[in-house]
This record gives sequence, structure tokens and C-alpha cells, in this order.
Amino acid sequence: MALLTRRDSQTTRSGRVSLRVVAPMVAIAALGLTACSPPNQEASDVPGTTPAVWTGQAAPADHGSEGDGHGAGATSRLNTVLKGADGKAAGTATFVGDGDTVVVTVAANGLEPGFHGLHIHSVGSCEGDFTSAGGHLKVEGHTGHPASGDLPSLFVLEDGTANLTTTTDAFTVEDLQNHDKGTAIVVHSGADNFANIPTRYAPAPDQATLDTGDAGSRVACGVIK
Ligand SMILES: [Cu+2]
Repeated sequence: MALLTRRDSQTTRSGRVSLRVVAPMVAIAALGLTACSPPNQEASDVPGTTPAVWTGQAAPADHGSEGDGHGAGATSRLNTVLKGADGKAAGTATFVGDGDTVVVTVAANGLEPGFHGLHIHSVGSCEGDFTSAGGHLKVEGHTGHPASGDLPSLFVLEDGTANLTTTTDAFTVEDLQNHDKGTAIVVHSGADNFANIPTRYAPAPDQATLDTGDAGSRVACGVIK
């Protein structure tokens, strides 16, 4: 009798154990499926839940890059066509997520030679004189100067073309996509002083300089999508 009871109890215990083993496997399978879903499908960020997908930053660029094109690789690259002040195409810009960074590549044409301010702006709109693109992008927790949308200046050659590749960790590809008003990349008419005014000229940069880098009007614009 004593032996039988122990056996019964072992069976019961092993039954419980196997259930405990199965449950995490189901959970892992579910996690695997969720992790492969596109990052623009909202991950749960409700407090108290465990996020199953990347949040706040781009997935690794090589994720899902082999095979079917399914996965984050498809959405960690964004492209835009730049529109010049005359409304004609003025080049392209691409944004490729690579871990915590974004590689920005700009190939432009039809611009005045020299340095031009280049920024991500906070509204995905390129109408008229491009002021519709709003001010510089400031991602959450990044409200001061420099703005997270500040990029190195674009140097335009004598033939009006420019090529720039730069890497930033001030925003992610998801920041560009998920910003509530969209985003745009803007080329300005003049050089960007990045609010660096020597104190012999001014005791401190004023707010306009801090906000714009005094880079002048907007000569090319591309809605990022
Ligand atoms: Cu700008």
C-alpha cells in the first residue's frame, strides 16, 4: 500500500512536471512567432507585460535577411526621394538600421555648390517652401541642443551633386517611422553652424540659432517612409 501510494504520488508529480515543461515551450514558440512579426506592429508596452519584440530601436539589420525577406529586415530600411524647390526630383536618401545606429545615405543633385545644412525634420510633409516639414526631429528624451535630427552637412560639388554616408545613434529607424506626424529629411540653402557662435560675436547663441543652425531656407525635402 505504501509503495502504491508513492507511485501514485510520483505519477501525479511527473504529470505536473511535464505540464510545466510544455507550457514554456508553447511560450517560446509564441515568442519566436512574435519576434518575427514586423516591428511596425505594435509590441505590447503595457506596464507589467514582458515585451516580446524589440521596442524603441531598430531590429538588427541582418535579422530575417536570409531567405524569405520576412521579418524586421524588411522594415529596418527606409527610402525617400528628395524633391527640389522647383518640385523636381533632387536625389534620394536611405536609412538603414544597424543595431543601435542608423546609416544615412544621401545622393543629391541640382543643388548649389558648397556646404548645406541637413536635418531630419519632425513632420512628414514637403509642400511649398518645405516649412510644412516643421522643426528638427527631437525624439523622446532628446529635447535639447543638438536636436536628434541634426546630421552632418551635405557638401555639394561644383557639378551640383553630393554624396554623403553617415552613421547616427541619435534616432532609430523606428523613430523615423513611428513619430506621430511622420518625418522628413531637409537640405537647407546654407551651411549649418550647429549653434557654435564664438563668444566674441555673441555671448551665447540665441534660440533661433539653437533651433536651426542658421542654415537658411529649405531647398530640398523628402518625406521619409
Ligand atoms: Cu533643417
